[in-house]
Amino acid sequence: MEKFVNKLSCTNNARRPQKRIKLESDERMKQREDNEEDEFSHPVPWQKIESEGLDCDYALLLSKEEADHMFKQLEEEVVYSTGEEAKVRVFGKVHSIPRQQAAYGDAGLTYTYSGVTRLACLWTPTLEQIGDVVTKTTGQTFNFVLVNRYKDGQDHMGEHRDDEKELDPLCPIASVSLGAARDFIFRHRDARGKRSRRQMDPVKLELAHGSLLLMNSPTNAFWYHSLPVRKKVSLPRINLTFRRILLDRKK
Ligand SMILES: O=C(O)CCC(=O)C(=O)O
Repeated sequence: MEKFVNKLSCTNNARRPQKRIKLESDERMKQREDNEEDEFSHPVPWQKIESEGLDCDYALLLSKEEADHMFKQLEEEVVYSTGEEAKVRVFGKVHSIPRQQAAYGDAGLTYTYSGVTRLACLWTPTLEQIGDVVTKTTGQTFNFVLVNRYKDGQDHMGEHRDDEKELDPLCPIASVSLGAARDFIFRHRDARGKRSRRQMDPVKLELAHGSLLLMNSPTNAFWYHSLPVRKKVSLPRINLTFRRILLDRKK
């Protein structure tokens, strides 16, 4: 697919909160880490979701109170892309995306998907905190998070695979959902469209407030996923997909 590289900028400098890890004594830092750990309860047991070439794990990561708090914090901290930055290129055509989007992560990191390259803004405190919980829960580390905000059930995401070569195939994509519960649908690549080669049922989930879905390898090689329109949903939702980008794949 043709690459469409916007002039790279991070648009949220004005409102970006300062990272808190600064000039702290080891003891202060340890205390702060202990407190942060105390803020979270333990996730409920994992549920395995499997089909041919599909391997996912699902759990409730946060209690309702924790998830409410995180949602509120993210509403204050995250600054979403606007203008050209809020567009993608599909089959050579530029489209506005039917939701809001923002990219955060380690300093200087870029990620290219849907024909656009995004420069990560530096982690906000809450994104960093949720990322730490996901790391503690999964043992995986992440250097990038894509934030998608759906104002209501009209906002959606079309079928796609997160199969970019610069993503570490050994690291799952960790998807944290906050706010309105939404349907999430996997469809096998051979069972899409009217002229599909095979008859395979889609795999449908409901992603709950405070949930974590791990899309493990090789899911994204074989299965497309989407978040369809749901007209009855009137409340907003924020989704965070934590990813590990391979630095040695960068040109
Ligand atoms: O909002 C969601 O759950 C879908 C997110 C997604 O598919 C993505 O970030 O690639």
